[in-house]
Amino acid sequence: MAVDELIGQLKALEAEGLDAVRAGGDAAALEALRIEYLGRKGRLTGILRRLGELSAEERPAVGAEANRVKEALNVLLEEREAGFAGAADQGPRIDLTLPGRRRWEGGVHPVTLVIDEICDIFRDLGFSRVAGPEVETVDYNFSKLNTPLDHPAADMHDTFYLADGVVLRTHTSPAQAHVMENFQPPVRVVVPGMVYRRDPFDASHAPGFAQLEGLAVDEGITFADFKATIGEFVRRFFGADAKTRFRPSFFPFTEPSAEVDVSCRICKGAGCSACKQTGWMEIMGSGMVHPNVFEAVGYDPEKYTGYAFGMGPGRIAMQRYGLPDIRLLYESDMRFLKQFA
Ligand code: 2NL
Repeated sequence: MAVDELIGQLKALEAEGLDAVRAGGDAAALEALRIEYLGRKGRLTGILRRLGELSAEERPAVGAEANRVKEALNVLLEEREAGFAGAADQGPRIDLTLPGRRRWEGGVHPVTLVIDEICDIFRDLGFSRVAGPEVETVDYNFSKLNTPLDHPAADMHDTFYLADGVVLRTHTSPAQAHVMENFQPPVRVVVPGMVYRRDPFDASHAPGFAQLEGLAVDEGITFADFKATIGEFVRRFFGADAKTRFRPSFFPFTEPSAEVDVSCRICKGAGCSACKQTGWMEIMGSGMVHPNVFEAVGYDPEKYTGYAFGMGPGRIAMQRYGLPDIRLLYESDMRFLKQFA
């Protein structure tokens, strides 16, 4: 009897098992089926226990059939299990005992730090902080600022022209022109912002950089007012012992014009490599606003006078933090930036 009966039972087990595995809905169900059919106390083992009823000649045929059924079930189980690998039923693989990951914290760029500090000082001195557009007409960028279009600054080689008569501003002065056209004196403003010039990137030049200009206009303003205001700014920004020096200069939009120097913060004026042995560091250009500029924005040059100045916050940040290369300010390298507040 036994051989045919046992082989019949094995084939029935195979058919039933394959159906059950095909219907198994998730990894846990498949594991339960593996145990039910192929486990140590499973149904295949149950059938093989009866191998003892057979003679030695009969056993190999039944054993071979049992191995075939076992392999068939195994192959299908593994195929189906692979389909569920990594599925959600394994539960989230989160180690709740791990310490949290620190998030990147934003910082304030050193140039922004310098701009904010300068604007805070000028706020104490009565100046408002204003902004203007980065795209300007040549009229506002040059003409109204007493700079003829045949001036080298207006040249195609030095200025980014976006269209005929439209430029990326080369200084923030056009923003002050807008202020004067929209507000009557007294005017006291500081104007930080990006400006653009066609300079190739190198250690000391960039095609786009921050500028900060200031303007004060009222009746009776003199160069003495400028010296007092800028002297106070320099002491607050660079330190109480900082000395200020004015040297004659030229700009088309101011007359007279002056460069402003501060006693070197490193050698205190004795001369060192940072100040090229001069004892002084240049921090801004300045002057009394040219009457033609007042004329162009609709101010009466007989009634009003004023001073204006312009500085480079990037340059000042380089002096202050001892930076050897302006490109450090443009690379967004966290190792550099995270050294600042
Ligand atoms: C520099 C020089 C300067 C001004 C900017 C100005 C603006 C108006 C009228 C008159 Cl609306 N002047 N700005 C004046 C003198 C110098 O900047 O070396 N900047 C980095």
